[in-house]
Amino acid sequence: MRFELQYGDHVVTARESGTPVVALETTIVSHGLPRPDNLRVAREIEQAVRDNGAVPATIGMVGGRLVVGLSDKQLTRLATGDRIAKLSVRDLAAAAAAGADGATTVAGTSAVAAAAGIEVFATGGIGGVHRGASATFDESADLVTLSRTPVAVVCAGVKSILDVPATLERLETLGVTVVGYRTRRFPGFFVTDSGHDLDWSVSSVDELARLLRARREQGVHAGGVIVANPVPAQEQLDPELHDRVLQSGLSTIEAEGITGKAVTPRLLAHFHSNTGGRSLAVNVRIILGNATLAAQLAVAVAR
Ligand code: PSU
Ligand code: MN
Repeated sequence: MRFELQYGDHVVTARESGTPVVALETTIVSHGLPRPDNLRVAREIEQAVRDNGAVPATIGMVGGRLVVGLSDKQLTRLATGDRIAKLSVRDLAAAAAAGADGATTVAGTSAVAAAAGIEVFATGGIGGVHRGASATFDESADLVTLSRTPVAVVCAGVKSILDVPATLERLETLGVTVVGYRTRRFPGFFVTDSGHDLDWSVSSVDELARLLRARREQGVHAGGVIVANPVPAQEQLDPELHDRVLQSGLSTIEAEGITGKAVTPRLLAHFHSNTGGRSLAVNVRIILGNATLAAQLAVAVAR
């Protein structure tokens, strides 16, 4: 067996015709969203990219092969299978050698996208520094990966299940550019405003494309760019409900003794089951908004 990246037919066709491509991750599908909604949402994300003039390349591992642009059948397998590994960068080779099925995180997806020459990537939220990280050292590999991976990640910031200010400090240390899209505040995923300021903001897709071009032409910064795209205020999760569910979720994690890579999926499941479906609706809204902006950005960059 050989281990080169495998390209979906639609991605090959897009490349031949010069249509811009947007990378999408699969951890959100396999581990981040509740079933059975996850498959429907995964398809809607791809459709949002298409509706805005780009071609989606959903990235994941099927039977040990890293696929850039999963077919619908492969996407279904990762959305419904019950032994889907969660793949950060360090897991990619081990999982391939084992012939595993796996979903790529923001780190895993970014690394594969960059290797495939895809510059724009849409997701919901990225990983970050966990609360209590000064004792546990639990910091997502998303951060260090973005420090060395030339990709623009459109996201709604990080969830407040994490230590948001510590995450922003680490992004600064690691040299990851963070730019707000029509905002001067870092978004808090379910909520529009995390309460933390950003140094840079753009007000249009063209301005964002200019930033990426400057980054490329300067040839100085080899790392990633986080495009922070907040959920519109009128569509955010009620901040009071949000804070309440957050507190109970953090207690649950502690009571169940959950640590490491299982923490994020467990907290997300807690949110979904304790907000009467509202967090899912907001989650979907966020992802579709990010897919839309990413597609528009990919189109603007290609112009
Ligand atoms: N944040 C979310 N939803 C998610 C994730 C993060 O709001 O589904 C996923 C992403 O794939 C991210 C990963 O890259 O969790 C981070 O996991 P960890 O903290 O184990 O690195
Ligand atoms: Mn972790």
